[in-house]
Amino acid sequence: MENYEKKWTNLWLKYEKRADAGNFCFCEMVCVQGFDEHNTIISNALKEFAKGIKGMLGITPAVVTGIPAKGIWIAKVADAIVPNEGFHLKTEAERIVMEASDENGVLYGIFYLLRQIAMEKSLAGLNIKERPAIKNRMLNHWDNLDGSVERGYSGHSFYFDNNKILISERTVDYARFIASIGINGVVINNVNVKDAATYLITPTYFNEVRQLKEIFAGYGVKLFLSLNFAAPLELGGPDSADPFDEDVISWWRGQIALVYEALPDLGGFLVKADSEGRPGPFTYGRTQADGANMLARLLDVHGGMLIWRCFVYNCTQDWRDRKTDRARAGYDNFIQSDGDYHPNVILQIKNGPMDFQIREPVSPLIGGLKKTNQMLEVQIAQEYTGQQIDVCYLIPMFKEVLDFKYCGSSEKIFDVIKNIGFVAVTNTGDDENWTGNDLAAANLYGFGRLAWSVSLSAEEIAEEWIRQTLSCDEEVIAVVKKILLSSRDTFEKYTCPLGIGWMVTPHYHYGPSVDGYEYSQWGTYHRADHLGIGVDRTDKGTGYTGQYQEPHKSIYNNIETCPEELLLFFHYVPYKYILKSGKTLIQHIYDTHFEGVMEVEEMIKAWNRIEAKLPADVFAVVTGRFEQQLNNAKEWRDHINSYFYRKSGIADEKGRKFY
Ligand code: GCV
Repeated sequence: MENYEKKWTNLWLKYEKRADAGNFCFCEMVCVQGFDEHNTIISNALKEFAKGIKGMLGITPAVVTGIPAKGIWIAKVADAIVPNEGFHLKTEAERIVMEASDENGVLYGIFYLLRQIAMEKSLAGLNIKERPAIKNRMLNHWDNLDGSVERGYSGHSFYFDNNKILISERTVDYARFIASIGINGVVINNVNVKDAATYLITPTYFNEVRQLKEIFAGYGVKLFLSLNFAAPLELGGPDSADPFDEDVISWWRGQIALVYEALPDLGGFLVKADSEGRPGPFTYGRTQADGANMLARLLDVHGGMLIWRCFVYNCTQDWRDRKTDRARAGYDNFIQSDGDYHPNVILQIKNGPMDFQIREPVSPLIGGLKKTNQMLEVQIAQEYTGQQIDVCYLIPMFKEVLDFKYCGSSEKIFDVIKNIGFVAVTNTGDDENWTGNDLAAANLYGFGRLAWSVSLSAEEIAEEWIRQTLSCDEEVIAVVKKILLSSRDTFEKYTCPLGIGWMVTPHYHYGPSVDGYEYSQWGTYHRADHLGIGVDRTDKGTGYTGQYQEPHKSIYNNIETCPEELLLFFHYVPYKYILKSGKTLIQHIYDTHFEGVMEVEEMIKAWNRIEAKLPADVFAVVTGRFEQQLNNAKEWRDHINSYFYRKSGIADEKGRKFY
C-alpha cells in the first residue's frame, strides 16, 4: 500500500466521543458464531466495531467465544430467516442478538449499531429487521486514468493519477464509508473510456485492479469497470467492433476470459455506446441490443453483469429543426428492443429524459420497458445543480422519482427497479473533505441510505447525516436540516424556471448563460421569443408526451393539467399566461429569482448563527462556498430577469432593478 500525502476527513464515520445513552453494556464484548472470524468481511466488521466503540464510548470490546451476558452476540441463521445482506437486531436485557445469513448482513448490522451510538440513540429495546430495499446499490465514478474527474468538483481522482492506479489507506477508508451506507457496487472509471482507460481490461493494470477489487470485496462492495466498445480496434484486435463479426466476438471472448482469470468475481462491465462521440453498435448498423447481447453472452459464462447506458441521443442536432427532440431519444432508441436483451443485461437509465437538470419529468423509458432489467441512474456530482459550490440536497428529488406512479396505478418507479438497481454518478474526489463542499456529502450519504431504506424521508436522512457528521446539538440539527431541505427549491428559484433547464455556461455548466445552448448542436433549447418561452412537446409539437403511459400522457399534454413546475418543459407558454398563483408567467419568473437570492441570504445568516457549535474547518469551507453561491445566485437573478424583461418588454409589477 502506498503512502498518500494528502489528508482526508472521516465523513460521517468520525467516531468522536459521544454521550453514553446507556449503551456501554452492549459494547463490552462481542461473540461471533457460525461465521468464520477470519473472513475478511467479518474481521473488517469487528475491526470497525472496535474502532467506533473506542472512539465514541472509550472502551475496547473483547472478542469472546461464549455467548456474552453483556455485549453483542452475532449468530448465523438461514437466509429464509434473515435474507442475505439483511440483519435482525434484538436487545435481550444487556445483550444484543444480531442474526444474519451472510457476512454482508453482519457488516451492515455493525454499521447500524455504530450509527445509533453516533447519533446518541439508545440500543435498549431494539427489535429491528432490515434488508436492503434495492438489490444493486451502486456508485459510478467518472474518474479518468490521468487523475482528472469528468464533472468532478472535489479535486482529483483518488483512484488514478498519471495513468497509474493509486492504492492507499484512503482507498480502504472510502470502502468503509460507502459500505457503511449500504453501497454494494462501484464502477471505478469514467464511462467515457479513452486512452489508458481502455487498457484496464489488459494485464497492464490487472495487479492493481485486483488489489482494489479485494479492498472493496472486504467491505461487501463489488468492483466493475467501464468498457470501451471499440477496444478490439484500440488493443490490436480485429479492425472492427461490429458485434456480429465473428472475429470481434472471438476477440472479446478471449479478452473477457483473460480478465476473469485475473479478476475472478469482477462484477462486470458498464458501457456507454453511441453517445457523445463514443463508439457503439450503430456504427455497424446494429441495434443497442445487438451490441449489449454480444458482450453479455460472453460475460455470462463468468457470472458477470453487463450494464448498458441508455443515454443515447443525437448530439449534432440543428437548432432550427423543431421536430427532433433530444428528450425523445432514450425511449426511441431502446423501446423497440424491449424483451430482446440477454438476462444479464441491465439498462441504466437517467432519471430524466435530458441530463440531470434541476427539474425534469421522470424518463418515460423507465417502466415503459416491460420485459427488460432496468436500473435508475441519478447524479450526485452536482454538474447542473451547483457543482458542490451551491448547496443542493438532492434526496427530495430522488424520492420524487422513486415515488412516481408511472402508469397511474399504485406501481412506482421504485417497484420497477427494486430487484435490479439504483446508481449514482458520485461526487467524491481527493479534496480533504471528499466532496468539496462539506454539505455535499449529505448527498452521498443520502443516496446510499435511500437505496438501502427507501421509506426513509429526506428529512430523516438529513438528520442522520447531521448528527453523525456535524453535531447532535438540537440547534445545529434544526438549522442545517432547514438549509438542506430548502436548498433544492432555492437553487431552482434562482436558476432555470419551471422545468426548462439548461441556460448554463456551455461546457462548464455553472453560472447563467441564457442563450448559451440555444443556437448549438446539443438539442437543449428554451425557444424563448418576445411572446413566450418553452418547448412544445405535446402531440402538436415534438410528440414527446406520447411516450408516457396514461394518465401522464394526457396530463402532460394539456397545459391546464400539466404540473406547473414542468410547464415550460412540455409547453410553449406566453409570458402573460396566468399561473395557479394568479401571477403571470413573467411575474413568476421575476419573483422567484428575487426570492432565490433572498433565501440564500437567509441560509447564510442561519449558518453564521451556529458557527460556535460547528467544527471550525467545516464552518470555514462551507462559508467560503456560501459566498460563491450568493454571487452565483445574484448573477442568475440578474441575467434571467434582465433577459426576459428585454425579450418581453413587460415591466416588473414591483418595479425592482433590472439591467
Ligand atoms: C460522462 C453529460 C455530461 C458528460 C457525461 C454525460 C454522460 O453529457 O456533461 O460529462 O459524460 O452526461 O452521462 O455520459
